[in-house]
Amino acid sequence: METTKMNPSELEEETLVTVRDEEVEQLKKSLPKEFFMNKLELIKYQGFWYLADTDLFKSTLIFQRHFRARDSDLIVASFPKTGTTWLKSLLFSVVNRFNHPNNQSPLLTNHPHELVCRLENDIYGNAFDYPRPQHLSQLPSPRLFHTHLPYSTLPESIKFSGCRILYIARNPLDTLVSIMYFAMKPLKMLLGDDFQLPSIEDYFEEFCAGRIAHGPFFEHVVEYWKQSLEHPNKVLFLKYEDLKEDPTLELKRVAEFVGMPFSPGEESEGVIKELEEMCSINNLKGLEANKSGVINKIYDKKSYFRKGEVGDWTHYITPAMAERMNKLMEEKLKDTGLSFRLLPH
Ligand code: PAP
Repeated sequence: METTKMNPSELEEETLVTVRDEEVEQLKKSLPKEFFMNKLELIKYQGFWYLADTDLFKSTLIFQRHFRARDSDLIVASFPKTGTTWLKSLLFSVVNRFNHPNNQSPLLTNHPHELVCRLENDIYGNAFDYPRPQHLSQLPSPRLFHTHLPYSTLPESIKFSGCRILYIARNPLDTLVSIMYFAMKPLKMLLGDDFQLPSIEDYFEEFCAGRIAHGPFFEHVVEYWKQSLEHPNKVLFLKYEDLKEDPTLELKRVAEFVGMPFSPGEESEGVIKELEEMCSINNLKGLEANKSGVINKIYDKKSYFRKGEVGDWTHYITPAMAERMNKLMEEKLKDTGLSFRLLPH
C-alpha cells in the first residue's frame, strides 16, 4: 500500500536525495519572472510557471533528476482542480478491488491524496508524513503516483519506461472557479490577512495570460492530449465532463487501460456501480477521513470536495468573459481535435 511508513531511525540510514540550495537559487535568478496580482512571484521554468517562494520548485528539480519509474507504475497527471482527487480515488479503487471488500477500502479511512501521493510535492518535498523517495523501491507494484507537471517536463524515466499515465482534463471555466475557491486560504497564508484576495475578474485575466502556477493551462492540456493520440497505450486522456456524464463508461476505460478490465461477471454483479458510488463526491465528502485535518500542512482535506459540478462557472463568470474564453479556447485548441463541454448535457 502507498501509505507504507518508515520510522525516523530507518530514514537516517538512507541517503536523502537533494539538490543544493545554491543551485536552486542560481537557477531561479536566471529564469523569467512575473508577478501574479503584482504580488506573488512566479518563475517560468521549461515553459511553465512555478511559485518562486515555496519549496515546490526545489522538490520539482529533485523529482525530475532522481525519480526512476517502473514499467508497472501508474501515474495520474493533471492541471490543478481538474478532477485529480476523483481520478485518484477511482484508480485506487480499480487497482485494489481484489485486495479487500469495499467496506474495508482504505478510501474509507484515508484521503485520496494520502493514497496516491504527488511526486514533486508529497514525495520529494518535505511533508514528512509521506513515503520518502528511498521508500519507493520498497513499494509493491503497481505503484500509484500523481503529478501536476506538464508532459514535456516529466523525468525521462516516466516518458521512456513502460509506465502509464492517466491524465484528467476539465473545461477552463470550471477549473478557474475551482482554483479561486481553493486558493483563498493558501493565498492568505502566503501573503497575509491584509492582502486583498483576487476577484474572479483578476483570476480570469491571469488565467487567460497563462500566468498561473503550472500554467499556461491550454499548453498543459494539449501536451498530454497529443501524447494520448500518438501513444494511446501510454497516455489515457480523460475529461471531467465525460466522467460526470457516463462514469461507467469512463471507469471501464480506466480499468482496461491499466490492464485490469472488469469481467462480465463483475459488471453484472454491479461492481462498477459500487466503485462509482464509493468515489462519488457525496460519499467522499461525508467520510470522517475527509472532513478534518490537512494535506501538506496547509490544505484542508475538506477543501478538495466542494460542489463537483459541470457548469458551476455560470454563477461567477459573465457572458462577456465566457465569450472571451471561448475565443481563446478556439485559438489554443485549433487543429488539435480537442474540445471541452462548458455545460452539462
Ligand atoms: P487538486 O488538483 O488540487 O488535487 P482536484 O481534485 O483536481 O484538486 O479538484 C477539486 C475539484 O474536484 C473540486 O471542484 P469544484 O471546486 O468545482 O467543486 C471538487 O469539488 C471536485 N471533486 C473532488 N472530488 C470529486 C468527486 N469525487 N467527484 C466529482 N468532483 C470531485
